[in-house]
Amino acid sequence: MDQTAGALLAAKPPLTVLLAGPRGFCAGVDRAIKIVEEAIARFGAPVYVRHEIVHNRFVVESLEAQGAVFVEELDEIPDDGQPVVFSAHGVPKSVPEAARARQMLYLDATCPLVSKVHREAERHHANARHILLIGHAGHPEVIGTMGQLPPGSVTLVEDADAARSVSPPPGPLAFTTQTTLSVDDTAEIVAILQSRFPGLSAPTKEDICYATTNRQAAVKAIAGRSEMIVVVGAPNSSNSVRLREVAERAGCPRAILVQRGRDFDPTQADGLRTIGITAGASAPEVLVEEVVSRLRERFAVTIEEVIVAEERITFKLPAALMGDRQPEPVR
Ligand code: 10D
Ligand code: SF4
Repeated sequence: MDQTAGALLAAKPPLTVLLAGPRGFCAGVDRAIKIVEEAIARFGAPVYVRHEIVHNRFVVESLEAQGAVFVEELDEIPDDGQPVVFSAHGVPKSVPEAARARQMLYLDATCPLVSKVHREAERHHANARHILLIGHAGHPEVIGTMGQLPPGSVTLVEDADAARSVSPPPGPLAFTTQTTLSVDDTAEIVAILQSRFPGLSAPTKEDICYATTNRQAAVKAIAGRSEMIVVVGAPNSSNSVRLREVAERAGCPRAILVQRGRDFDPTQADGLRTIGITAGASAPEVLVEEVVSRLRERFAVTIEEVIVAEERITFKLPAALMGDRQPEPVR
């Protein structure tokens, strides 16, 4: 390093960056992206994708560059024989039904842990239980879960106030939840429901998934030491938005959500000595690296990773994408 570069480096104020672990991609997101990539490799472009495969613009644009075409509804897709992939958030039963009616080839990238909630909802319905679904209105996962059952079978409970006032029909009750909720808020909502409805059936295994739980635990672990936390994720990403809220509730004075490095103004860290970074389950690590690079422009950054759990879970691709690919035609 020459003297000028050394002097410049020395002039940068020190900043410790606590990287929460786990952060970023979960097994369901990884699988969903691979399904789109593998579908393009096998069937060629275009491969249609109903809804953002995961809630991240960078991921969506990378797949578009490979030949994916994103739509919100099946009726936007022409009858050209090309496949359609359903997003990781899951779809109402009416969507595969409509695809079959049009003889479309479809691939379901619904996360297996979302599908598990769908099956659980069906089981409760088969046992004549009305379902209280804890989740956020309008979110595609909630629309997908409610759409597993006939209208009127599920009542949405959005928060603690709704849990205090909900009046389900008489008879047996069960609750299920969205997979990406705040662990603490959900525990409070469940406690209210259980006190009001003592016979309430619960999921056999937690509906909030392992990735949501671990990312919230990791952000809590850095919150007390961080003067600011940057959550890399999209504003329409439920699990990312929850991470920002959890960070502040766990004692961090300020938590912000940014989509990628260029959206992050590093002067926001001026005067701070320690900041934290995490990423939602749909945010690739390259976007975390972009934020760290922005910080390095202004600070002498020391990275410390705080890991609260190791994740080894992976999900298999759908059977239709597992066999050998057709050999390339010889030219
Ligand atoms: O909004 P969200 O957190 O449900 O979805 P995102 O695409 O950000 O992350 C992956 C989570 C999924 C697919 C729901 F389980
Ligand atoms: Fe599946 Fe959880 Fe990831 Fe959603 S956040 S895709 S439920 S592993």
